[in-house]
Amino acid sequence: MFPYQTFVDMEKSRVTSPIDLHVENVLRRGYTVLENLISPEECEDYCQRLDVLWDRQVAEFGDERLRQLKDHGIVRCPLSQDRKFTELVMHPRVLEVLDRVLGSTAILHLQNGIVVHPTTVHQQSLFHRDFAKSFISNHPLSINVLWAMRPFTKETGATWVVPGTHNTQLVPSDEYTEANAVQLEASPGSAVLFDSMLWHGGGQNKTDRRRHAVNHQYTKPFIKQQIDLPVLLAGMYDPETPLGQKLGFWAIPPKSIAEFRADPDKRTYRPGQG
Ligand SMILES: O=C(O)CCC(=O)C(=O)O
Repeated sequence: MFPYQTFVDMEKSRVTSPIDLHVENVLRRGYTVLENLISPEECEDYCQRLDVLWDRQVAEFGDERLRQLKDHGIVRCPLSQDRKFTELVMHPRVLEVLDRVLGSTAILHLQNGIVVHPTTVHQQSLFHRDFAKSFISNHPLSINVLWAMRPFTKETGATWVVPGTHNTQLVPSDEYTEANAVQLEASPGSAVLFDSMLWHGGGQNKTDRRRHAVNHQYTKPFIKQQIDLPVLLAGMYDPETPLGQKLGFWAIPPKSIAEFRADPDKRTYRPGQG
C-alpha cells in the first residue's frame, strides 16, 4: 500500500469491486483489459465465421476495391450477417464496465471484424483515434471494445496504445509515442476496453497465420452511427429488447414534425436515453 496525504475537498477514488478498478483504468490511462471472457474454442469458432464473412465481402466488393478504399481485412458489421456476433455486443462483463463509464443508454456505433493477413500493412496500424475529434470532453463520449480472437503477441501484431493520450487535445509527438507506447499482449477471448480518444494502432502480423479480432465502438446515443443500424437491421432484430436498445432502435431521430410531437411513449427517440 502507498500511503496518501489527505486534503480538504479532495475525494479519493475507491475500489470495492474489480469493476471499479477497470473504470479507474479507463478514466486515467485510457484503457483496461478484461481477460478470458470466452473460451479458446469459441474464439476459434468466431475466427472461422469471420473468414466466411470476409470471403463473402470480398466476393461482393472485390479485393482490389477494398484495398483502394483502405478497407482490406475489415469485415464490416458482422452482426448484420451472423447473429452470433450480437453475443459480443451484449457480453455481460463488458456491459458492466461500459455502463459505468458511458451509461446504460450507450449504443453501438460500429462492429468490425479485423482479419490481419500475414505480412500485410493494414490501415489500422497507423496510430489513430477511433473517435477522431480535436476537442476533449469532460465525460467519455465513446468507448471501444476490441476482442482478441487469436493470441495478441508481438509476433501476431498485438495492439499498441499510448496511455493517457485520450485526455489531451494535441496529437502526441513521435518522441512521446516512442517512449510511452505499450503493446497489449492478450490471450484469445480477452477484450481491451478503451476510450475512443486514446491514440492506438495495430501491430504488424509477422506470422504466417491471420490474426483475428472484433472491434466495437459504443457511444452516447445522440451520436450518429457509422452505418444506420436500425435501417440496416430492420426486421432482423427485435427493437423491444435490451439488444434493440444497444443497436440504436431507441434513439432514432423523428422523421417529421408529427413524429416529434408524438406522445412520449410513442417517440422514436425514447425518453430517458440522454
Ligand atoms: O487490430 C488492431 O490491433 C487495432 C485495430 C484498430 O486500431 C481499430 O480497428 O481501430
